Amino acid sequence: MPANLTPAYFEAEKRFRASETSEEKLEALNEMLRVMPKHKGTDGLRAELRTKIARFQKEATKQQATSKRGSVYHVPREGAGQVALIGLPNAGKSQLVSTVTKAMADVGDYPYTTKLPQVGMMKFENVQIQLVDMPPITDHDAHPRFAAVLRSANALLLMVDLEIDPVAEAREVMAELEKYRIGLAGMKDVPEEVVFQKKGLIIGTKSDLDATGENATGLKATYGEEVPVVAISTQDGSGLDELKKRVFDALEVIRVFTKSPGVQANLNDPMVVKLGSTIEEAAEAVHKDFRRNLKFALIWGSGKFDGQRVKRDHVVQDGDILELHT
Ligand SMILES: Nc1nc2c(ncn2[C@@H]2O[C@H](COP(=O)(O)OP(=O)(O)OP(=O)(O)O)[C@@H](O)[C@H]2O)c(=O)[nH]1
Ligand SMILES: [Mg+2]
Repeated sequence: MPANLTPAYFEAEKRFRASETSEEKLEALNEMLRVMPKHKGTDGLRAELRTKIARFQKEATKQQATSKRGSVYHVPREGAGQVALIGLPNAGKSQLVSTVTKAMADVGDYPYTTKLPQVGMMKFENVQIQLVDMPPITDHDAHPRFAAVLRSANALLLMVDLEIDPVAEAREVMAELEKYRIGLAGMKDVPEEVVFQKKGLIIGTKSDLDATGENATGLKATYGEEVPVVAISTQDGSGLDELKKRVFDALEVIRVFTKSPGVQANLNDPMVVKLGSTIEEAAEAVHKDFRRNLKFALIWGSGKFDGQRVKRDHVVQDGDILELHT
């Protein structure tokens, strides 16, 4: 029986072959397994994949236990998603992190201020998003794990200074990214070598220094149709709210709330699940046993009416409130 593998499978396989760390290999293998059609013709392949996953899982755990623990280049994911900031020296990456998070990132009016990744949590409405401030991408003494951080991030912010020539700067950053085989999803004319397509945004910084707004307009005209472009200034605060919203959207996650019968949901404490998740996937996110034991769910939000009883495969929407009955 033919396996009928999909383009998504071959994409993931390509990524697997280009991966350098067992962490990346694992990510690709899991994706291959996820997108593989399930029928008799793929039984053997799926079994083989599971064996490989088990092997790389073991290796990844071993590596974490030894070399990477404690390494600043191993950035554990926190919050609704992890977003890495990349750009040329002085683009304003650290300034953004210190403006929108409580972290004190080193800001300097000289290039190569940031030597190591630094994290901060950015609040968007009722969720926290993890920002990873990176050394400049042109830092050629960069740690060998520099690329791994970018590849494992959920999204990238490509930061360019609006003061002089943001389009040229964006081009330069993309060329550097390509050396790591990374590209921004949605961009046209991506070279063959790029196998890691990351969700991303282009952020024009220092809009206060682009008095006529001409450079921001040029940047949007060049890239705006392919990826979101947002102009910001940490000086006067413009664009920061839009940035937070766009970053949240790029993560492709939604917020759902769970409640007990007769009790109001706590709307300050969402559970974050992948966009497109079903009731049973949301239940699993609460606890793995919930999925198995789930009998039915009531939903407020994307149901036809409040408190509607829905099936396990009902797709949940951002803001839904769920009452899970086991
Ligand atoms: N006027 C203005 N200056 C800014 C803005 N954002 C950052 N700057 C200045 O730009 C300079 C560089 O900022 P950083 O945040 O250190 O830049 P970086 O991208 O982290 O630089 P590296 O760590 O070297 O890669 C600092 O002098 C900041 O004060 C802004 O929105 N407006
Ligand atoms: Mg910096």
